[in-house]
Amino acid sequence: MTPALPVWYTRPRRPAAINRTGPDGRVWRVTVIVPTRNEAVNLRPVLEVAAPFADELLVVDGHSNDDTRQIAEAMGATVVLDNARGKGDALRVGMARATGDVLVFVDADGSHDPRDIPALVQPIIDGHADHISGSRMLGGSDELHATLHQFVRLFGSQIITLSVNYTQNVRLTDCQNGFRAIRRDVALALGLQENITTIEQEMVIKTVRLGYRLGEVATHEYVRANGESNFRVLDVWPRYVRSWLYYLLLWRPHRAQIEALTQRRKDAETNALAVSTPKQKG
Ligand SMILES: Nc1nc2c(ncn2[C@@H]2O[C@H](COP(=O)(O)OP(=O)(O)O)[C@@H](O)[C@H]2O)c(=O)[nH]1
Ligand SMILES: [Mg+2]
Repeated sequence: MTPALPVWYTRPRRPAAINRTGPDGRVWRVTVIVPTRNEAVNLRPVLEVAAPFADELLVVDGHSNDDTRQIAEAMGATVVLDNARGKGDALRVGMARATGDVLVFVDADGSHDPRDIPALVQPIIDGHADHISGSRMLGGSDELHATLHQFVRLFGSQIITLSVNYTQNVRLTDCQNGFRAIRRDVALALGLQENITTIEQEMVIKTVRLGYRLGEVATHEYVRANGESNFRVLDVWPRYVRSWLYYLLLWRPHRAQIEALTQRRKDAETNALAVSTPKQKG
């Protein structure tokens, strides 16, 4: 038997720019959505580096009381306010407002390098996935290993990822990263409900359970440039446990979601047949 080659040997290099034309000739528009809450000191470089990748740059602000909104507007972003319920609510406001075909979520604190945006978006435009999550387990994190608080966060996150993998028969490495790209129609079809950062695991679990194609690419998570995270494990862990068990075990898709899933399965079968059945002559 021929020995297998290492995966990196044949893998193409990460794209540095987005090729917006899909295989069917369709040109995709990209909306970059940046949730912010008091990020005036951090926001400028994030928007500066993200802007060239964005056909639409949307900052969803959580009623900051610093200059976040003024800075975002001065840098050419469209600024909208969330409903003051948390980051999950902010992402939903962004999804509803966005006009792009593919949405990318990037944190405003400098934890995500916007130069990773093409690697997140390209597999979707190329038709290989509906949703691509950045993975800190594949790309490394400077925010998950140093303190007890970070250890608890990482440990909880790993348990949740394992449970998703073994119940849904997938092999994910990170269910909670805030850095991800998703087709807008898919994001809206998920019917997202979570108001805080639990929306990340809700997005991942619903994507998998509804049969959309979820992929991961390695993205590095940097330490927030300035200021403190809004995340407190002690305050939010019951909501994480509740939403994890609910979406994984109890949540049932509504009828339109099941119909869409059945249709996608039929289409996939038809496409597979079209590929495997040679066309007849004459
Ligand atoms: N619009 C909005 N953004 C938020 C809210 N809470 C956090 N963010 C933003 O979400 C991103 C991640 O928040 P952060 O505090 O760094 O949490 P962590 O990365 O999970 O530790 C940052 O860009 C924050 O400014 C909120 O309630 N509303
Ligand atoms: Mg952060």
